[in-house]
Amino acid sequence: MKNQDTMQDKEQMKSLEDIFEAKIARDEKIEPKDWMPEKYRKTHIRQISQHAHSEIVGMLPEGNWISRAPSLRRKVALLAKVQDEAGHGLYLYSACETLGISREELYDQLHSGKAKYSSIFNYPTLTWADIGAIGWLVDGAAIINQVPLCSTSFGPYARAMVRVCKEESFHQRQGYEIMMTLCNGTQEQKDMAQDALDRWWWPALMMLGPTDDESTHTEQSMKWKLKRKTNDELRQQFIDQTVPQADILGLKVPDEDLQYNTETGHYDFGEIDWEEFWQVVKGHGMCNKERISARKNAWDEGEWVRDAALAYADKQADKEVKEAV
Ligand code: BYC
Repeated sequence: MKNQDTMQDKEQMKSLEDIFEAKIARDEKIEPKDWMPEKYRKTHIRQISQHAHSEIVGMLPEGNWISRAPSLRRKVALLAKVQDEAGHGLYLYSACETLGISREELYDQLHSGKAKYSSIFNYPTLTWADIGAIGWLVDGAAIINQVPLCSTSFGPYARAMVRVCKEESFHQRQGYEIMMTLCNGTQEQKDMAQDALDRWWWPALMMLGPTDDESTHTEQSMKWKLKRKTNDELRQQFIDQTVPQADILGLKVPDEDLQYNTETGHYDFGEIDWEEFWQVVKGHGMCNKERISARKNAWDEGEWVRDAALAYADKQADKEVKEAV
């Protein structure tokens, strides 16, 4: 009898797996209430939450410049960009929650250092040109990474990415326009733009993840259509798109080995310092400690706001019950 049950369980599991695989093959979305393999669920929680954390931590290096933006127009645009990032974090946390993990757990993973967030946000923003470079390069890399995610297989993630990408496109232009203005300004301004490019170029290339042969998750994530392009494909696309933009600005990409290859139709580029990347990912970057402590402080200092919101919601619910009686 027991053997028969186990056989039935196995058959049932096999048919669930078959339905799941067939949906992926047909490019249909997997929705939160659909059956999914546990590993699919976990790897999505990992990637979506890392993405959400990156948006929220990503607000910090830029938020630092809101009060110092050089004009009202620049201030309004930067403020809007940073607000968008908060919004992206919220859609992504919500998408992640549909996989059965709570917002508190997700925050706890960030604050305890268990969850990763993008390496790029552990670099400091030293001058106003860094805000231009972040918009141009970091948001530029983000668009290249995230447009394919609009057709990722998990429905809530794919739908969140549509709006995120539209907003990232504004962010990229905001950054490029800052760079353009600096490059058309005084020599000192142009030098500032070049210095920002020198410091952000290599971290922006690293941001797209380790090379495909070092990437732990790419192979499986491509099979599940969570990732639609590999890290190396995204990096090459980013370089091919960005180098001509640097040329228009009259800036020099800080890579002596960078050269257009007429045979492949792509730019060949120099060696990336992967040791630096892993050091930053492991928590030893310039700003890792500062970023986590800023997020923890925001959480602790926001406790009274959360308590007040809950108390207000309880009061409203009581009122509704009384009115209904
Ligand atoms: N930083 O197997 P791999 C934004 C980790 S937000 C830190 O290739 P995967 C923006 C990786 O997690 C930008 N860690 O991983 C916001 C894994 O470790 P675990 C964020 C990294 O997931 C505000 C290990 O290395 N974008 O644009 O297949 C203002 C092996 O890697 C990084 C997203 O999150 C990194 N850079 O591929 C402005 C997009 N790269 O987890 C802009 C969604 C890798 O096994 N995410 N690691 O401990 C993705 O597309 C993929 O997760 C990645 C990495 C391409 C980033």
